[in-house]
Amino acid sequence: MTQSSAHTPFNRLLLTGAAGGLGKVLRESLRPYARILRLSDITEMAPAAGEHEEVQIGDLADKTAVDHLVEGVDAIVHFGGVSTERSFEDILGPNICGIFHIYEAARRHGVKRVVFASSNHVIGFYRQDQTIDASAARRPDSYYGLSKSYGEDLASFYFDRYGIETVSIRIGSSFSEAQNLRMMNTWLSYDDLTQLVERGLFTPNVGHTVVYGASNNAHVWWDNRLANHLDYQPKDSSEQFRAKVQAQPMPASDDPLMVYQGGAFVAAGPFDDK
Ligand code: 15L
Repeated sequence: MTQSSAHTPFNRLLLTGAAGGLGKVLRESLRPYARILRLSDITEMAPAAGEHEEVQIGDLADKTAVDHLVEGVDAIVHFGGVSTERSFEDILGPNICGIFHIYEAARRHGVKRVVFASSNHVIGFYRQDQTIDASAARRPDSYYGLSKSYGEDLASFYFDRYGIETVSIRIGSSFSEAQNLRMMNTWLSYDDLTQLVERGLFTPNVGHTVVYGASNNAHVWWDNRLANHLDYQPKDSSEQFRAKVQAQPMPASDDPLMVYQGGAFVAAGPFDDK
């Protein structure tokens, strides 16, 4: 992914979740878009801050810490929080309070653009024989999916109420490879993820736009026409992994991995009370 020369880099761009799997990818690929990339996570950053980077370790559940994190930045790429299914109590602080703190801090500090790592688990209870677009009613498949759904509602509210614009990317499966048959549909390459974040940062007048994050795979369940204004043009395809994936033992036809768009998340839990 190359940076369009039309884009003046931000002075300071905040990346939350910068020590996570996708955070590490974006830490590298967003470098051209900011004079200083402010990196944040709850865990230590490795490697430590390099040239044109600064690190602020903090807990998204801590409102004051998030306020400091957002102070002085021009835009926010919010990838922080819990990224898999866990108990509601585990998700509440980092994901639900966390995104509220992000938007409140954006409002207080006049930040007008957020790119939010939403997830396919917002619509995970649709079946794999259905094709949906961003206007489909949400069908969260997990507490994690519910937290992302709440994040999308906050994005919509903060645009209508305060004019803060957001692109919510309903990320499919962004890994180096598609790992199973479901991911042949949901796979999002790192380059295509970067393109989506870049489009989310620089496309004017997005209001609150929801876009599905899948690569140019042979089969996808998601229709992105409602996000045409982003001009997202995925370049990669999961077909390169087909032989490897098809050599795996085939799950039963009623396995959630084969039935639901959200795969195994639809059957996670229940979680014991603590
Ligand atoms: C997600 O939202 C998760 O963060 C990731 O770990 C994968 O499970 C992905 O969805 C997926 O659905 O494959």
